[in-house]
Amino acid sequence: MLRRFAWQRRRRSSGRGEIVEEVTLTAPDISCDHCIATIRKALSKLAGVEFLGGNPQTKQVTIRYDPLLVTLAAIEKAMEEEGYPLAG
Ligand SMILES: [Cu+2]
Repeated sequence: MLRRFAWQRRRRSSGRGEIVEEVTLTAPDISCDHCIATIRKALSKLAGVEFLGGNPQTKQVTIRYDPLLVTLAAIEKAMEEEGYPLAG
């Protein structure tokens, strides 16, 4: 189950007419740029996810995803399996 305070979500248009969700995820175990790279690689395996950036200081990554292709729960699971459970 998603812990709602672990992420912030904005709904916006991709510019091609479809709706994409943009979320900022907080994972306390992020400590350096290598962690960000690891998460980027893990999320790149999920269809419909675009990695926008990450910040080790704030322990946050920002992504955009297509809710028709992937769920936030699947994204959270992929991060958890990589060793970066979301804040909760
Ligand atoms: Cu690291």
